[in-house]
Amino acid sequence: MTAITLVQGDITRQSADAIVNAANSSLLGGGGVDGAIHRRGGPAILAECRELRASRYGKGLPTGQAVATTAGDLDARWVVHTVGPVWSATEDRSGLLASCHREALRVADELGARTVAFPAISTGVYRWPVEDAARIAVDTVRATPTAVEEVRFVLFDDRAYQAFARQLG
Ligand code: AR6
Repeated sequence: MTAITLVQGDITRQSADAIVNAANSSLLGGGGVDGAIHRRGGPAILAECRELRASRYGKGLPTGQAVATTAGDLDARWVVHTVGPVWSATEDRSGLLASCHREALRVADELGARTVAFPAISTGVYRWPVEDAARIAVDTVRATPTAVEEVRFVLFDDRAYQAFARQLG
């Protein structure tokens, strides 16, 4: 049984086996959570991301997939990078957002992670409405068989926190 917990705050301050990064397919950093994770985690994360680009993901990490690196100086063992979909008003991309959560948990299981911290993937730069993203995130975690004992959603602002809290009911 996986416990789903909520915290309001900065995910880079969390202690967990794995911290999920809302990355982009370049894996080479960006703004938002991605920028914060690389800033606080230090250069070891980017070095491993570059190696992954060179070895397995020459064309970038596809949207909806996930891959792990070291967590560098973060209080975690791994960062699991996943690429959320950009919000579209005309195309239903919710399967890709669900896939981010499923794949991040699959990678976490492969690593043996027991606690995993997730940000609200796609709800920042990628503009996904947070109520809808919260529903997809919580439903997907609930429906995914995993040995992870705690999935902790770490929400930066009050609006996102409240949206996730409503989903958990
Ligand atoms: N801790 C927790 N949540 C955070 C933090 C933090 N330190 N910083 C921001 N958030 P975003 P996306 C929240 O934009 O929408 C990057 O440039 C933020 O308030 O980080 O998936 C990547 O490189 C929002 O609710 O990710 C990609 O290019 C949520 O995290 C692109 O942004 C996600 O916002 C990915 O966009």
